[in-house]
Amino acid sequence: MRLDIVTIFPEYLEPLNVSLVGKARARGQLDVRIHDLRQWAHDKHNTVDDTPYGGGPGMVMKPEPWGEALDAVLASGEGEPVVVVPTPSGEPFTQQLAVELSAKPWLVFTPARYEGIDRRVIEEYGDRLDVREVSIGDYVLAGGEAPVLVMVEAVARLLPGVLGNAASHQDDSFAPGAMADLLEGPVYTKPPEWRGRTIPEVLVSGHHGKIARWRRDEAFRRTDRNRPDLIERADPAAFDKHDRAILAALGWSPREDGRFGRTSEAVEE
Ligand code: 6GU
Repeated sequence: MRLDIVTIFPEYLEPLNVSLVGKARARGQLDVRIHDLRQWAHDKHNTVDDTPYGGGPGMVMKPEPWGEALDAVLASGEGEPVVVVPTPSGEPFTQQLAVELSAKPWLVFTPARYEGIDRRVIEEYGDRLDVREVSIGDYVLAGGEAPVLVMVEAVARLLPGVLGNAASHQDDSFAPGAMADLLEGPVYTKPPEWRGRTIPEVLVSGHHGKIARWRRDEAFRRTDRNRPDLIERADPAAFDKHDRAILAALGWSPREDGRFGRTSEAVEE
């Protein structure tokens, strides 16, 4: 996969040389090219921003440097990339979107600073290319570079051969499929006792069926506590008899439409 990132802070993207993404680059699985937007700003101060039409606080990124930058990046490759525009007003970045993007051969990211990029740039490239405005969550950051680090890591770990163990993202929280709609439960490793704290007996029982069931129960408890919205929107067809018993013990019951709603306090065990 090829990734191009156009930014006024190339050094902000140094973490892409480290760990999983760094290794994928070193192995040639990821071709990451970082471009300094100021290369395409031609005045004495390499200006990339200006005051907003209509007034108001902050500055807006000028269209000309972005247009030249994107034209140069587009001309440097084969075919058409998906252009990902990080912005707090975009669609939510989800595991589903990460999976979708991981299937594309070429992504171009346009992290902005200030109040964002002149709208005409998004329109211009949106007329010709798949342009996705994407937000990583409900909070406001100073620029799109940190979101690019987040999105690149989420996408890169899905590429074939990038994670050591292909099975390790099958039961990711939010992965479509088996444990979909549940958060992952706790994990343990050696030693068997640490500061007087032991591990759940079932994990050393060697009983794979019981272990799987215990993990699923823990996933329900954690989802109930941290993300009850995931249980509310889950497809109840995914819940077996034991799931329903755990949900009932946590105070959930099926509503008219079959989906679950919280109806009472959890019963203590
Ligand atoms: Cl993509 N950009 C900025 N500046 N803030 C954000 C964001 C993106 N996603 C959430 N907050």
